[in-house]
Amino acid sequence: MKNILDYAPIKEYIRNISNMYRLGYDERNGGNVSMILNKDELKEYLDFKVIRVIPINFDATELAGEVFVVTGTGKYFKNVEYDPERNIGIVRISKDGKNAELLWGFNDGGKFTSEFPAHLMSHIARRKINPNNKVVMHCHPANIIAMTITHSLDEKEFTKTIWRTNTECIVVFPEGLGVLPWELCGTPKIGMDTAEKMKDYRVVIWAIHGVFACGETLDEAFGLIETVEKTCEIYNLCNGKEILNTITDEQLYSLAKFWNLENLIKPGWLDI
Ligand code: 2HA
Ligand code: ZN
Repeated sequence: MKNILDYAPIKEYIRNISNMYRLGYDERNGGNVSMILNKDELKEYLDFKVIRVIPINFDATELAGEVFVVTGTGKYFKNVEYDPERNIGIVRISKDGKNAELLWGFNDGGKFTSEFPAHLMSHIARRKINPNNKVVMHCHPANIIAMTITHSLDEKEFTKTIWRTNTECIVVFPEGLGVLPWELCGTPKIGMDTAEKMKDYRVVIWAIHGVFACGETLDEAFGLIETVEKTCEIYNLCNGKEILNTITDEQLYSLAKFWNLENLIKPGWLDI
């Protein structure tokens, strides 16, 4: 049996988590990342013996048999690269969808993030839109949080401010950004509300908390987050100052059209 820590997707997952920590997106135990793994490839690295069964308090039947790598509850992103077997785990969703079967990791008796049900709900919603979706990522980037304090949380208004603040945004997320008002985290409700938004958007902002994003790959989910975060930083640098220049709706449309993305723009979002 090969060492699971030599498996390329796990190496990339850990590298990604360290990068998020160093960017300041995940203070203390903030943030969580889940990724569906390829079971056939995993056979070379795992014997699939169930170490423990952990209830997930949510019906994940639609994901039964799927194997996830996921960050641990209360665990610090900072520590993942130094002790992965303690801070992350690999779990399989049981046949009845009620439990996570621990196959590797959480070796101090720990369990998955409190947001795992929210992740699973988002995976379920997103796979209906894109069967290749593999990753759900949550973190707390400072500029995104700051912008949710000073800007309207109306989805169209929030998205258009972002699109107008940085040229590449409409190309990176032509579908726009989902925005949720402040809600209690770790609850089924925020999970369901996020999953509902994931039917329309790959990025869902949680006001005064952070962001959820999904993607086929870690790069896609992370790339969405870093693009939004950088643009919020630009917005925050300019907020309160006199705005002399912006990108017009005609210019936004020309960008979308240039990249053949104009059909992904929601009707009525651009005044052209
Ligand atoms: O622990 O980020 O939303 C982590 C969180 C909860
Ligand atoms: Zn959080």
